[in-house]
Amino acid sequence: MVTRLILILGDQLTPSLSALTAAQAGDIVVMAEVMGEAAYTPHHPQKIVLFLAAMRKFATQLRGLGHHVAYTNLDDPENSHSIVGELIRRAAEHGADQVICTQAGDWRLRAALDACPIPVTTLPDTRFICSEVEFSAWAAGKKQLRMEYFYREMRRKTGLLMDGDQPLLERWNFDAENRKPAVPDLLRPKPPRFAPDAQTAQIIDLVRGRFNHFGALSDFGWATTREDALIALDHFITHSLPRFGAEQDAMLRGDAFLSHALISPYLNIGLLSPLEVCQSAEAEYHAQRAPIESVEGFIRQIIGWREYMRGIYLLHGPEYITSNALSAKGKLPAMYWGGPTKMACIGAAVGQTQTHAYAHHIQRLMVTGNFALLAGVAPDLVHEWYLSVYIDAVEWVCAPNTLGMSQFADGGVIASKPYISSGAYINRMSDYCKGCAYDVAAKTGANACPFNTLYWHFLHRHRERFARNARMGQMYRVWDNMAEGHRDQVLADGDKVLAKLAKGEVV
Ligand code: FAD
Ligand code: DLZ
Ligand code: SF4
Repeated sequence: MVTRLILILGDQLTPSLSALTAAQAGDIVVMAEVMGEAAYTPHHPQKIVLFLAAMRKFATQLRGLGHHVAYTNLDDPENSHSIVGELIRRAAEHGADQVICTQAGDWRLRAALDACPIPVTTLPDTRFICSEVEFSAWAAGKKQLRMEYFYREMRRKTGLLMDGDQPLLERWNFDAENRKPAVPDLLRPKPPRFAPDAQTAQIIDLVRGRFNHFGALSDFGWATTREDALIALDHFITHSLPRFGAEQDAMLRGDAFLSHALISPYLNIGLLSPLEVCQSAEAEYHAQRAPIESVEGFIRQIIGWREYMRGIYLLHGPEYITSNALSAKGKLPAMYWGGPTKMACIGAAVGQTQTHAYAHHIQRLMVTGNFALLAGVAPDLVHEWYLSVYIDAVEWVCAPNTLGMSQFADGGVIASKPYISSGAYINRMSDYCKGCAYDVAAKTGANACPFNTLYWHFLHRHRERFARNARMGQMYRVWDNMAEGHRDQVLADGDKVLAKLAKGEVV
C-alpha cells in the first residue's frame, strides 16, 4: 500500500480541512514546530505560544479521531526546522512518496512546497466563503475593486441579513449609526481570558527560553482549543455584540479590548469558521438582542473585509508585499518596538500590543499606521512590524491591511485615498490626548501634535499624486487657503519631526 503524508500547517487546525477529509487508512499526518516558521519574522512570544499550543492540542484531537500523527516538537533533536525538511524526514521514516496538503495561506510557503522534492498534491482551502477562483472571476474586467460591492455579493451568497435577494431593512450598510467616540464605562463587559493550562504553561516556558522577541508573556490569555474559542465567541455575541457598532472605532487608555470580539486569531488558525461566527451574530439580531447596526457592521468585517483582503492578496501575487507606491524610505521609529515616546497615543497602542499582542483595527489603522504613513516609513518595515507583533498576523491578511489599506503602498488597489488624519481625529475618538506631552490643538511649534504638522507635510509632498483625487481636493483647498507664512511654518515644523525621527531621537 502507498503511504502518503498529510501535511497540516499551524494555521490549518480544522478537522474538516480538505487535506484531512482526503486522508485514508495508512496515511501519516505530519505536523511540525519549526524555527523556519517560528522565526521568519520576530513574532510576538504570545503568538508563538498560541500556534504551538493550539497545534499540540489539535494533534491530540486528531489522534483521538484515529489519525496517525507524526508530530515534531520544537526541541526535538532530529528537527530539521523547515516544513519541507520535516516532510523529507518523515517520508524517509515511513517510506512515503506523496504529500497531500491544503493550499498554504502565504506565497512564501506555497513557493517552498512547490520546490519540495516529494510530489505534493495541493487541495483548495475551503474554509473561506469566497474561493480564490471566485474572487478572480469577480475581479475580472473591473477597474476598481470596491469592497462594498464584493461584500454585497457575499451577502447574497451566504444569505446573511437578506430578505430574498434584497438586504434586510432595504439597506446594505448601517455605518452611519455606528462609530461613536470613546466613553469610559465601568459596566462594559470584559472579554474572557483563558488561564494557561499545564501544557500551555510548558510551552510558555519553552518560548521564554528560546525567543527574545518584542512582547510580554505574562498576560497570555488566549484560547488554544476550539472549545475555548467557542466560549470566547459566545461571550462576545451575548455581551459585547450589542455595543460593537457604536464602540468599533473608539480608543481608551485603560481598555485594550472595548467591545471587540478578539476572535481573529481563532478564525485565522481554523478554530472558528467565518460562517458560524456570522450566523451566530445574525441570530442575535433576529432574537432582538442586538441592533442591526452592530450585527451588520460585524458581519461586514468578516464576510466583507476579511474575504476581500484574502482575494486581493492572492490576486496580486507574491510581488504584492514589495509594493511601495509612495517610495517611502524612512526607518521604523524605535518607539514601535517599545522605545520611549512622548506621543501618548502611540505609547498606548504599542504598550497594549506589547502586553496582549493585540490592538484593535482603528488603533492599527489610525494611530500606528497613520503615523508611519505620515512619517514616510518604508512599507516593508511597517509590514514586518505588523506581521510580527499581532496575535492574528498571517501574511494573507496582514499584507493587504498594512501595505494596501494602511500605507497606500499598493497605489490605491484597496484604498481610494490614504487613511491619514491630523490629531483632531484621534482626539475625537479617544482619551489619549488629555495628558499627552503634545498639544493636539497646536498646529505649529515644538509642542504641536506631530500628527498635525506631518498631516499637511504629507499632503504637500505628495501633491502631484493626490491633488486630483476627488476625495482629497477639499483638503488641498483648505491648505491652499492658509496664510503662506503659516504653511511655511507647518512644513518647517514637519521637517523638524522628520529629522528627529531620522536621527533616532525621541518624538
Ligand atoms: P473585531 O473588531 O471584533 O472584528 C471582528 C472580525 O472582523 C475580526 O476578528 C476579523 O476577523 C474581521 N476583520 C475586521 N477588520 C478586518 C480587516 N480589515 N481585515 C480582515 N479581517 C477583518 N487582521 C488579522 O486578522 N490579521 C492581521 O494580521 C491584521 N493586520 C492588520 C494590520 C493593519 C495595519 C490593520 C489596519 C488591520 C489589520 N487587521 C488584521 C484587521 C483588524 O485590525 C483585525 O482583524 C482586528 O483588529 C482583530 O480583532 P478582533 O477580532 O477583536 O476584531
Ligand atoms: C505562525 C507559525 C508559527 C509561529 N509556527 C509554526 C510552526 O512551528 N509550524 C507550522 O506549521 N506553522 C507555524 N506557524 C504558521 C505558519 O507560519 C503558517 O501556516 C503560514 O504562515 C501559512 O499561512
Ligand atoms: Fe497623539 Fe497628538 Fe493626541 Fe498626543 S496630542 S495623543 S501625539 S494625537
